[in-house]
Amino acid sequence: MRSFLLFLIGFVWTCCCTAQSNLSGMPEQDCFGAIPICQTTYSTTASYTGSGNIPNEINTAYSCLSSGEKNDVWYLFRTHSAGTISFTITPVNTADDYDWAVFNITQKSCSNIYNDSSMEVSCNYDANIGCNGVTGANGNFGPCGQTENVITVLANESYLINISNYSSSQSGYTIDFSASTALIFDVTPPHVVNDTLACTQTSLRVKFNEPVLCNTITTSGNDMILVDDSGNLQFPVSITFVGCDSAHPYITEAELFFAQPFAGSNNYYLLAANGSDGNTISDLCGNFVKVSDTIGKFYSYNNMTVDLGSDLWTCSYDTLPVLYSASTPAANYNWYYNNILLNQHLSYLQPTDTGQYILQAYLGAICQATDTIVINRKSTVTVSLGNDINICKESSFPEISCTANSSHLMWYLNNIPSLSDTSIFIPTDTGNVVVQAWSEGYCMAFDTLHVGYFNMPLSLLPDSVARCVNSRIMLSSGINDDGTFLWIFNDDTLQNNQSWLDVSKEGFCKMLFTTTDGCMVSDSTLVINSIEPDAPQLNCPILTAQGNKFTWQPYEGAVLFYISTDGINYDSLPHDITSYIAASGINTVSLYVYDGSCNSKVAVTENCKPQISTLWDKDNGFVVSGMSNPIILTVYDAQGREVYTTKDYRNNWSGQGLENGIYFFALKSAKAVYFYGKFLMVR
Ligand SMILES: [Ca+2]
Ligand SMILES: [Ca+2]
Ligand SMILES: [Ca+2]
Ligand SMILES: [Ca+2]
Repeated sequence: MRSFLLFLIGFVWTCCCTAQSNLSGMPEQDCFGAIPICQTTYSTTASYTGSGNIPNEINTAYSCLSSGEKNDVWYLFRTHSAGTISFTITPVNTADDYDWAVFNITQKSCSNIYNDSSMEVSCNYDANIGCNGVTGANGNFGPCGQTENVITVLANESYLINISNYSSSQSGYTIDFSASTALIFDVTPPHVVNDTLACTQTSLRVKFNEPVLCNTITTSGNDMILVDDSGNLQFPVSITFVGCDSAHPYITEAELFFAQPFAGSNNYYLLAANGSDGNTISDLCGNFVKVSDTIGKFYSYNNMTVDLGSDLWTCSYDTLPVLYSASTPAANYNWYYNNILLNQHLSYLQPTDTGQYILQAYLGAICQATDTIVINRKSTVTVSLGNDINICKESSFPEISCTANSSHLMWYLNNIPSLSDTSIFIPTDTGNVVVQAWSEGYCMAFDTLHVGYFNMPLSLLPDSVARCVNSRIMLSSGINDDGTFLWIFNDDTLQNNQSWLDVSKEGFCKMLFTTTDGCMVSDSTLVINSIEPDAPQLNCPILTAQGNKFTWQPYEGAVLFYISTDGINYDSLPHDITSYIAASGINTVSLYVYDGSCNSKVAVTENCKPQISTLWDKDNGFVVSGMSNPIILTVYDAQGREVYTTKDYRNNWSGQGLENGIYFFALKSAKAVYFYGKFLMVR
């Protein structure tokens, strides 16, 4: 014990052995840093000035120390047994005037002193009037006036003594507790009050039965080990405590932090260990706990809870919410769906259907919690609109009626709310009609119906049609659908049931088509006669060896020519042909031209008086026209010699074997027409 005391005093107050040191701003000048007294007689030669770091810990409003803290120092002692405390302070210098106060700090803290007057259990502020300065709570009431009654105490109480040197010139003193009947120090090491542990916790709050010296506790807390029922060890990873600093040398509470929660065992035992400082923990009087001795015992209880909330009601079209416990514990998880374990072990679950879900959270052997939630399905209401509707464009919109077992209805037309709480709705437009049906506590239902127009064929009749005179045209509606056609031309109704109508005159044509759905398409067109193209210019024929040759002027825009020798039967000729040879004796042809759209008027060769003429043509030879066959031709050269003669000339002589030059001719037709002349033969 002696060595402990030396150690203790050496730590707390390194200047204890230096005589008459004058100390100020020292830890022991504040309640937190009170010097523990672990012996019956305590001596010091130190002198204190001021009141430490916390200057006004004593409230002059109630304490007998009217000066409050004044050149003071604090001492702490614990009662080990019940009885009386009697102490006597004897100054080294008999002239010094010491005053003092005693505070019961059991279950209290330093900060309570100022306001809790009940803590001051004894106090003396008398002057030193010549009795060698002796003062104390010892019941020795004599003439010196610096004494108070002894103090009655219980076991395991803590007391503070504040000693103040009013004289300011102290030389130290001795405090003697030997007259006490209660022991003021003990020989037992500290322990921790047994407590419970929540299984989810990873920190352990310890309350020591007596102050523990800070300088025996390592910062990791490895002076202590936790052991479970199976002997598994857990070292704390850190420790926190209030008050261990230069001003606060001891603690009574601390919190140890561990890496794992206390979920594996019912009981945990806190054992002492040699920490990294080489020792266990000690009380103020140097009583160290033996290595491996139990400091305290903790009973782990199951505090784990999970809460999935209230049962859910859902509609089939709802997305089910993720299930989880609002305050999710750090645990392992099992999920059950309708009592079947799912292969889902996260803290949350996306439910897929209605039914019962159970979340089980567990940790170690102790911690577990479950909660159940049931996802129910609300009843549905039913609503039906029937089939889609098509109408003819000229028809009015029909009534749409709805069959539902709900108490409320809302109609929408093309997403616009239109009517509520009526079973019949008349749309004002085509589109989607939606009815929404609901009752309180039930799921909503919808039905949709589309209102549209029947598909209608399109008439291809143009506004007007040009018609060539004397031609027949076909007016085609372009409608191939099944249905009934009615054609009306110039107010004559023609129920011809065809998609087209032949028209051979000008007029106004109206077409009415009724589809098999009963819808009607009407269209009309105006048939207008085109201007008839002029006839081609037809020349009078000329006689050739092959017959009468008819020629005409080229016709702009001609596509085909049609020619006839009897006015009934026509032959077609290409557009670039401008002549036609008819058999002998045919003196008249009819000719018209087709210009791509219409046939022209008909030109007829008429009144062609035969004008006798001749000419020499280097390609055709000697050509005679205007004379009727047979023609007698005789040709003479410039010397009057006959060079050619024939009794039936057909424009087929080219002067074979003769030189170019002037020649004379004589013509005589069957009708006794004579004609003479000359020509220049040039080739
Ligand atoms: Ca102080
Ligand atoms: Ca005094
Ligand atoms: Ca002790
Ligand atoms: Ca230690």
